[in-house]
Amino acid sequence: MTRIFPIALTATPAQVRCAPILLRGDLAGAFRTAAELGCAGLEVHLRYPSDVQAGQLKRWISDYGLAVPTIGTGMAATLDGLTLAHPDPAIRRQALERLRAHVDLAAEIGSAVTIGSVSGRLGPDEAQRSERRAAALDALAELCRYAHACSVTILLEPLNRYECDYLNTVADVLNVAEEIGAPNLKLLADTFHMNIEETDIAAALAAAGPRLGHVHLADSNRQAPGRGHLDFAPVLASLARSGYRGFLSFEILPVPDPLTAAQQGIRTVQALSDILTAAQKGE
Ligand code: LER
Ligand code: MN
Repeated sequence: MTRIFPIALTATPAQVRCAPILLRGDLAGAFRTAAELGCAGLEVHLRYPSDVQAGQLKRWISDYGLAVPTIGTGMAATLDGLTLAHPDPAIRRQALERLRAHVDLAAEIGSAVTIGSVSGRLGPDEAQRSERRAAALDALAELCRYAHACSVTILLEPLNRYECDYLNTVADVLNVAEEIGAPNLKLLADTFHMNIEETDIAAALAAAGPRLGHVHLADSNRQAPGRGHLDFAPVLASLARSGYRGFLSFEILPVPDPLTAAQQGIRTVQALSDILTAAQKGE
């Protein structure tokens, strides 16, 4: 298999219904599936960091020779209403506490921590938006400082306008990274959201440059790459050109079923990687 980019599947021990997470419920089985499909990693989404024991995760990581590139934290927002932009300082504090605990787990297993849905929303009241943005960025900066002391990377993800109202594009996240100035704050680019928000996905990825820390690959319908109408050729070419060699992680719906979806995504990435490799060799 050509390996320009390592591939990861996504999994959660929770029985979630609508989330774009490929493998649900059986985390041991998810590690086995990812290894059997030749992946290099398994991105694990957790509601509470205590949903899985660090020691158990470390055993799976070692037994299956897989990395956990990042811990997904969105369930803190979608199931528990905890966000960094919440108007109630007590809820923001709870969100921060939950995320610190994710950082502790990440430090043990050599993972990063994703900030996606937990960014939250600023709301429609123009008078309050700048105050709430400042509070959210303060909380994020505090989390970055905590994570930096633990050698953990924080991955900030722009989401589409229906899920977030202040971090929608790569440029939005690069601005926040500049404002906060944390060396361990990186960008997580998700092609599903980018397809809605960016003028040019390949150009936006190029603009992220060395700030790009992780990539979620999903097609226009949030199914496996190749099952929608997104053109992944320029996306992967842009990543290859800018020297990105991090994970491509399938944060996708298990449609028509988890295994078929994973195989479809891998086939699509594989075919495009082969073309890129041939082009690099001047074939
Ligand atoms: C999180 O990575 C994400 O992309 C959100 O849309 C979760 O649904
Ligand atoms: Mn995502």
